[in-house]
Amino acid sequence: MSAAPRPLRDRTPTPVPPPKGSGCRVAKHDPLRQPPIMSSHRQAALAPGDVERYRADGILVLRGTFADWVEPLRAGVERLLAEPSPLERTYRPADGSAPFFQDFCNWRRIPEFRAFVHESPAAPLAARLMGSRTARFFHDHVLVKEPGTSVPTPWHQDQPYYCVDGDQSVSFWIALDAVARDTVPEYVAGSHRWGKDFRPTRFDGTPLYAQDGFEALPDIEAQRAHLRIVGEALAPGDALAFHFRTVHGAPANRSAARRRGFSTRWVGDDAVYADRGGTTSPPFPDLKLAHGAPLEAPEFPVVYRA
Ligand SMILES: O=C(O)CCC(=O)C(=O)O
Repeated sequence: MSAAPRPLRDRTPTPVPPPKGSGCRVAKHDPLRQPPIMSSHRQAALAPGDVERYRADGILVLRGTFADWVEPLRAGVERLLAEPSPLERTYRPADGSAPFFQDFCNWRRIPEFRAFVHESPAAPLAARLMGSRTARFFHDHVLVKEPGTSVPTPWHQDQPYYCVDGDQSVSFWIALDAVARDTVPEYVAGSHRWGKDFRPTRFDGTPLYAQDGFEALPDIEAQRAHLRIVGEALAPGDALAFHFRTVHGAPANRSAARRRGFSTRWVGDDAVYADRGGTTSPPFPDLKLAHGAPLEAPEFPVVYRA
């Protein structure tokens, strides 16, 4: 069961203008620099065995958990498409098919996203799945595959793209449209326990960092028959909860329907800053943390503490 959203007018403080410059930044005078921390909150229902399944597989399909948030989040996505951030990256395929829009770190300025971070069951749910006393917000990511786009999301792990290390992590990829099996993101169950961090690359295949000690991701498509791939059709409000190290990817959207995904990323008590020796995706240019230091900074507020 999720906490029913209140009308936005009641809960929306004055919108905060985006900080200047690109990158995930917190404006000095943002009234929500350190937002209030929840300690009691209506919990989302989990089925028996869900937490153990999440920890073993690194992927868990949640049915209807965020159904109450679909309309507000769709409104937030429309607001974002009308006014993207400097981090917006839209892939426009050379074959002339529809675009694949992505943007990051907009939760402080898009009221519907901000409300989701603070009022939805995501934070306490993240803490339970991660086995952490706290749920610290890492960032939000909007991924819209317009009908017909030929752009797949290549197989990858998220963790090496990020300036964070640790084992307590979860992303919630929330479907804002019905998504058919052949369009939905897919996950290699158990890959978060392979003990490897694979080289992060851009969509064109070039490495994200000039020098890195990462090994290349194996050819997942070639090994499909030997792996347990999780991918299920989704209804609006369903979510995919997955670990930052779980290998995943998504097909193109050959369907006639939009595929809007809203992802929020969370970390737990063991999160530390990882200096990757290059600009991470997304970038957090104002961070002044030492490699291995606890991930404590205004960019990453603790939203929930048990
Ligand atoms: O939406 C997609 O196509 C991929 C999602 C993804 O890679 C993510 O949320 O980390």
